[in-house]
Amino acid sequence: MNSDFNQEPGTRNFSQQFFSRLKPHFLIMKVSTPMFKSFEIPAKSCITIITSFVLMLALLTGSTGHAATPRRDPYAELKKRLQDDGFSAAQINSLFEPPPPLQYRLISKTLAIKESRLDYDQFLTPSSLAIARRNLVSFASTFDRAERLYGVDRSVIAAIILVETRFGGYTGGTPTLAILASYAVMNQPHHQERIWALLSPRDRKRWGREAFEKRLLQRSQWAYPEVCALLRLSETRGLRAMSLQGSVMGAFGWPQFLPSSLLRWGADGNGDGAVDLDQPEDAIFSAASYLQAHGWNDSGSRSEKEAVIFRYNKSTPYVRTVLAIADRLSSRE
Ligand SMILES: [Ca+2]
Repeated sequence: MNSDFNQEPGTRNFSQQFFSRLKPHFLIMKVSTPMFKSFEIPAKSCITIITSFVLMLALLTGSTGHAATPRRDPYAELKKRLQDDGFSAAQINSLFEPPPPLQYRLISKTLAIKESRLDYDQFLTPSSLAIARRNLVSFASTFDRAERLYGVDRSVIAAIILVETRFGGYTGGTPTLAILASYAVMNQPHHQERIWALLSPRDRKRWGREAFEKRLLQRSQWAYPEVCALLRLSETRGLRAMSLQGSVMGAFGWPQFLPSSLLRWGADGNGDGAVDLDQPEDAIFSAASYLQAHGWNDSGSRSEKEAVIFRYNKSTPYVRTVLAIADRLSSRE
């Protein structure tokens, strides 16, 4: 590399000549670097360069002005609404101190164009069906009681828990409180802006700003009662909402319930006085209780059964897969 800029007069590079010409009008600072040896640049330029560098650094680290002014609480409006709806400051603080980290990136991912759909056929493989069969044997007495109490065929309960989490094989690693609280604040433009900035140009074009804002508003309206349910569950059932983890849509436990579903249809299958959706017996009872509440009837028609499963997860391929698994499990195929 030719780095020798300081040999003879007339061969100096353009910037050195430029700065030399400015000498009479500017204070000159002498700068030495291994590369440039020693040359002079005007102090004014030097200050501009340093200021620009500091500003760039501040922008990159996102710390501009934060040292001087405290950060605004991103949950201020949400907390106010919760308080207006009757939750005490102590209840709210028990979940929001420290504030759960906003999940901008995860939310932006849920709005991204899906390149591939979930392959539901994976649940119909022999190894997958074997998981369900093993659990039907291990928890046979729980399935017996669930069938008697809720009138729901065990193979349907087992099919749902298999598709949701492979009987607890993977229940999700997203912090439930943080993701639901993040959705809940998506009615506010400055939070929406952060998501918009994370979308790819292709996704922005596909959504269009209006539809994007409408979707976030819907998510916010949907998530608010779920945050309320988390508060109630922490208050009345000692649920440790802060440490709860699950899906990017806020569902958790073996049957992937939302907080409001746990509150309404959660059922204690092992009789320990609490509903814990990571306990197999509670998961089985809760899924059965949900299906019963949404109109399940063992002797109903196929389309009636499909309509009930659809309430569990609004996806037609999901519904068909659950019923196909249930058919295989009950026919011992
Ligand atoms: Ca229990």
